[in-house]
Amino acid sequence: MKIARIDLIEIQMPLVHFFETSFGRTYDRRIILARVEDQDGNEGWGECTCGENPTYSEEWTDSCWATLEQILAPMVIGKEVASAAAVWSLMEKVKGNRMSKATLETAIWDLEAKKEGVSLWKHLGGTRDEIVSGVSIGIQDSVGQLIQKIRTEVDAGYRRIKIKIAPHWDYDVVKRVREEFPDILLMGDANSAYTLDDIDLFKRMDEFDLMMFEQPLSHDDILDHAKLQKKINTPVCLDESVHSPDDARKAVELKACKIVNIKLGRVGGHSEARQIQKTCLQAGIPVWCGGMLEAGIGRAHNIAMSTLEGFTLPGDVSASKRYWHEDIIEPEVTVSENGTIRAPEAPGIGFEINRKRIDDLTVKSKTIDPA
Ligand code: OSB
Ligand code: MG
Repeated sequence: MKIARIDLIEIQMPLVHFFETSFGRTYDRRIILARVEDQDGNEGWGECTCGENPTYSEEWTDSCWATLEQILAPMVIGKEVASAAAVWSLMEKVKGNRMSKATLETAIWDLEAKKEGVSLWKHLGGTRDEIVSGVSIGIQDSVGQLIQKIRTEVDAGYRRIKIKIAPHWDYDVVKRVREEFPDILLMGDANSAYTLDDIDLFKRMDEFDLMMFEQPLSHDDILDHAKLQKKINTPVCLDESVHSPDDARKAVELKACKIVNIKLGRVGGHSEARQIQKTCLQAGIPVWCGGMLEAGIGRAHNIAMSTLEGFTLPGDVSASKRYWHEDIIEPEVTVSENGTIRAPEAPGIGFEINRKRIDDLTVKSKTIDPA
C-alpha cells in the first residue's frame, strides 16, 4: 500500500475526574490523533498516548507533535509499504520516540486491516474475542473517597482494581483497602516513586497479598528491580522500564519482574508489542495491557492487542464513560457486568470515528502530503 496522506490532529478533552499518580494530577488531556490514507482512499487512525508533561516518559504532547510533523511523517509519506509490519523499519533510524512512532504505526495497522476487510484483532493474530477488564484508580483526596470509588468499580463488575501508591499514600492506605475488600484482585502502581532504600516497606506490604507492585523503582531501571524482586514475595511488574523487545528480554533474563505491562504507545506500536508478548510467552511471564488515559482510538487499539495470547491478566482498558463525557468513537467502549469487553467484528479497530466530536475538540491540525 502507498501512504498518500497523513493528517495530524490535536484535540483537547477534559477528564470526567482528575487522575493523580505519584508524579501529579491530570485534569485535561491534549491528545494527538493521526489519520493515514492510502492511494485508494482507505483510512486508518492512531492515537498518541503521551502525557501533557514529560513525567511518565520523556515524550509529551508538544515534543510528539514536532517529532511526528517534522521527522516521522516525512519518513512515511509517499512510501510504498509492503505491510503494516514493515512500517517500523521506515522509522528505525530515529532513536526512541516510541510513542510518536506508535501513533503512525498503529494507524497503518488499522488502515491495512480495513483494506483487507478484517477486524484488527484478528489481523494481529488475536486468539480471543473478549478481554477481561480492570480499572486504575488514582490517588484521591481521602482514603474514604478511594474506598467509595473501589466499591463503585467492583459493583460495576471490574475484575481487578489497581490503586496508585506513593510515599504519602501506601502502607496505611493499602491496609484500609484490604480490610474493606479482603478478596478482590488488588495491585499497587508506584510509577517509579521508590528506591531500594524502601525495601522494608515492600516486604511489609507482602502481607496484603497484592497481585503485583507495578514499577516500584526508577523509570529506567531493571537491575534494582531484580534486587527487589529477590527480597519480596509479591510479583514485581514492569511498566515504564520496558520500551523495547530488548528491554523485555533483559528484564526476563535478570529476573527483574514476574509480570510485564505492555503499553502500545510506550513500546512503539503493534509490531514491537507483539515481539514483547512473544518473549514473555516463551518465558512464562504473563502480560497485560496498560492504559494511558486514552480516548476511544487508543482504547480500541488496546482492545485489539489484548486479544493476543499471553494477555492472561485483566488490563487497564475500561469503559469510555469512566474518563469522557463523550468519546471520539461510536459506539463508546462499554464493559459487561462481568467485567469483560467484546472485541468488535467490524474491519480495522472496529469502532466508527466520530468526526463531528473530533472536529469540535480540535485545536490544531496539519496535513502532510507527498512532496
Ligand atoms: O502508570 O499505568 C500507568 C495513566 C497515566 C500514566 C501512567 C499510568 C496511567 C494509568 C491509567 O494507570 C490507566 C488507564 O488509562 O486507565
Ligand atoms: Mg503504570
